Amino acid sequence: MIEHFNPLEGKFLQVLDKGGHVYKILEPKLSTNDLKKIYETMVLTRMADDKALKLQRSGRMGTFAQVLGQEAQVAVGLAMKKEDWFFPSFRELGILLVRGSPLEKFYLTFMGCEEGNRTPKDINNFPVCVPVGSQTVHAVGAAMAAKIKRDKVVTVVAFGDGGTSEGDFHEAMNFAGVFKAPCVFFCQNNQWAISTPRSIQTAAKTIAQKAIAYGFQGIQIDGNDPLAIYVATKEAVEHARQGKGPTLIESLTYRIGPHTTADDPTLYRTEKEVKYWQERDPIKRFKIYLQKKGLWTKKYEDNLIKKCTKQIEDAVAKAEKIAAATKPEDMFRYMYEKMTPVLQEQLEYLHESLGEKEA
Ligand SMILES: Cc1ncc(C[n+]2csc(CCOP(=O)(O)OP(=O)(O)O)c2C)c(N)n1
Ligand SMILES: [Mg+2]
Repeated sequence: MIEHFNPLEGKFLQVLDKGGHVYKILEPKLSTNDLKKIYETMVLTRMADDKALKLQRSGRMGTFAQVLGQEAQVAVGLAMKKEDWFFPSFRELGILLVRGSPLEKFYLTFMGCEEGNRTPKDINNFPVCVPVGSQTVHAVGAAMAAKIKRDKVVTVVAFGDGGTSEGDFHEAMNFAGVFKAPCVFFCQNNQWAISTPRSIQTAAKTIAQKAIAYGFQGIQIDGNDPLAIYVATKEAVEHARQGKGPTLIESLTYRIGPHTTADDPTLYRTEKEVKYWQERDPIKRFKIYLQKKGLWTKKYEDNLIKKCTKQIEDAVAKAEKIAAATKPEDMFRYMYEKMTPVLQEQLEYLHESLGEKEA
């Protein structure tokens, strides 16, 4: 299917349009459970995201990057196997949740606690990665390791449109193409990298077409359509698993909120643009789709909201308890197995300054 959507010919994959109508010929055969899992995780992501914003605004969390508008990403997780590895940037709460990462870990990360970076052993998700684009190299490295070990494992890496301007991205793409690394590059093109618009990020017409220069397939898809994300990622992941090489998916979406809680987007973009994308909301269209299948009712929604509220409250309570017991020294402790002399020196400096403060 991906081969029929050549980005150089201006092809773009959409399965579910903004009004919730499905293109039958492209519709994936997902079980009721999986369809509900997509919807429920999108709703949980939006609510958990909103809670994080409130925690930040009331001084209970540090700078935070909202997912708002990009929740269709959860379908990436559905298209992967449990044993596959996921490498996020910092705007992938939905994919992390659907793949089983506990919500409190995500909250802890943005509360500045190293504990947030410790993923449970049986969950193959890497921690949140803030240095833009650097996770692409980690994902290709892990994919190469799997290939050498003959593990039928695929890695999926998420990054933004801004990430595609980093050297790391190009090194990762080149290496993956040459060595047919079993890796899927999932670019969340949300149109902005802080205040830099997509139009001045690259002179290329699409991001997807960059794959062609590196010798593998690329596809541009509707990133607010969970079904398009599922179809493209599923095919890309299986393509990689069969040893046929990587895929670049450009998922066209929009960041409805600010870049982070430290940003004011009204300074560089119009309300009209935001409204255009709000009309293409992923949750709204998926709800209509489920309703038509007889899977969405008011009672189902009410129960879901109740369940999510409880899950979020529990996660906040757990995170705040761990955060209260966290020591600033932790930031030096987990970088290397054995602390380097430079970190040791910095730790001693920290102790000294804490001592001075206490005195
Ligand atoms: C290597 C590096 N350079 C700069 C930054 C500061 N920074 C944080 S996010 C960001 C923009 C990222 O934009 P994009 O990749 O499109 O992701 P989005 O935030 O839109 O999800 C920048 C420049 C950083 N974190 N890392
Ligand atoms: Mg972006």
